[in-house]
Amino acid sequence: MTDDDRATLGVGMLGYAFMGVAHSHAWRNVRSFFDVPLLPRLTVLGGRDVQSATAVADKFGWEHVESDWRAVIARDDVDLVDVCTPGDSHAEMAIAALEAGKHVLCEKPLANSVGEAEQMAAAAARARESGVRAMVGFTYRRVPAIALARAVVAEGRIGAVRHVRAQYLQDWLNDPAAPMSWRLEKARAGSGALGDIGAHIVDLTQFITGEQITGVSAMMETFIRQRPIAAPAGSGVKLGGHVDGGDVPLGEVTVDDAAVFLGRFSGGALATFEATRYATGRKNAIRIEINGSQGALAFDFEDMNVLHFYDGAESSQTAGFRRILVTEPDHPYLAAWWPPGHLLGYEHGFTHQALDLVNAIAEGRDPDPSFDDGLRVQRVLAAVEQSAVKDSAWTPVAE
Ligand code: 4PW
Repeated sequence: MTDDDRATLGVGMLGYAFMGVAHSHAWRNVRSFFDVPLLPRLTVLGGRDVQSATAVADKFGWEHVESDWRAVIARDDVDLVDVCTPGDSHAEMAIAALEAGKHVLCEKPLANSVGEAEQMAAAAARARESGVRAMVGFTYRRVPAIALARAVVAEGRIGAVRHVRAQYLQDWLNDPAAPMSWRLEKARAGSGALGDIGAHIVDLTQFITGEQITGVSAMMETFIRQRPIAAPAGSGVKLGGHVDGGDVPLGEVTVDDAAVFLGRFSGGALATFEATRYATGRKNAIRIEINGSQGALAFDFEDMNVLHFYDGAESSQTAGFRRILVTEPDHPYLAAWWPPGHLLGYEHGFTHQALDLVNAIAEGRDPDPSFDDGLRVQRVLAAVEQSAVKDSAWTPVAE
C-alpha cells in the first residue's frame, strides 16, 4: 500500500435504479482505470425505499444510505450530488444542491419542461461564480467512436455538413403486456420516447456537428394507450417486462411512444430524426449518419466500437466506407483500457463521464455538456411537441 495524497470527492447519489446502478459502477471504477486528480468516494446513496437502496449500496460499496434527499445534500462529506431520479425531481434537487455549493451531475433530459431547465441553467450560472460545476448526463458523448466522430468533423475531414440522419430505436414497449412505469407518465417523465431517447440523438448530432438545430417539423404517436399496472416479473435493471394474466388493472399511458421529425441545422444541413420504443428487433440502436461535402460518417450503438468513415478525397477506384475499429490507444479514452481489438461496452460511457466531470472540477472549468447545453436540447424537445400538435407545422427552436 502507498499513501495517496489526492483529495477525495464525496459523491451523494439520488436514485438507485437503472441509471443509479450505471453511475454507481462508474464512480466505483473510474479511479481504477484512470489517473483521476480527485478520488471519488461513494459517500451516500439516497432513496426513499431504504431496503432497495441498501441492496444497491451494499453491492457497490456506498458507505451510507439516506431516505431523505435533502439530508444527502446537507452532508458536509458530500461535494457532488448525482441526480439519477425521474425527471419530475431534477429541477428541485439540482437547484437545491447547487445552492448548497455542491457540484451536480444530472441525468438527461435535464428537466421536464423548458421553464424548469431555464431555472436550472440560471442556478448553474450563479453557482459557477463560486467555482461550483454542473453537468447533464448525455452519456453517449463519451462513447469513443462518437468522440472520434466529433473530432473528425471538427478537423474538416467530411467538409460542410449537408445531411444528418439520426435514429434511436428500442422495442421494449412493443409488447402490449409490458407494464406501466414512470417512463410512461407525462407528470413524471415529461415526455416519452422523445425525451427519454430522442433527447440523446438531438444532443449527439449537435455535439458531433458542432451546430444547433434551428427548427423542426414533427409527428408523435402513442400506439398503446393503456397498460397493466403491475411489477414486471423478476427484478433488477431492466426496461419493460411482461405482465401475465388478464385481470390486472390498467393505467393510462400519457406520453408519446414514438416521435419522428425533420430538422434544420444552423450550418444549413437537413436532418431527419426518429425515436421509438416500437422498432421490433432493435434493442438500443442509436444510428447516426452524417453526409458532408467531402465525406461521411456512420455509427450504430449496437456495434459501438465501430465508426464508418467515407473519405471523399480518396480515389474513386478505392473510395468507400471504411470500418474503423475504435480501440486504438490514440482513440478517445482508449489508452486507459485494453489492447487494440478488446472491446468496450455500455458501462464505459458512464466511467468516461465521471472522468471528464472529475477532471473539469479539479481544473476549475465548466464540464460539457453543461446545463446550458441541456437547456438547448430541452428547447428542441419543446419545439417538436409544439409542432406535433399543430399538424407538423414548421416550428423554430427558441433561442
Ligand atoms: O440510453 C437510454 C436511456 O436514455 C437507455 O438505454 C435506456 O433508455 C434507459 O433510459 C433510456
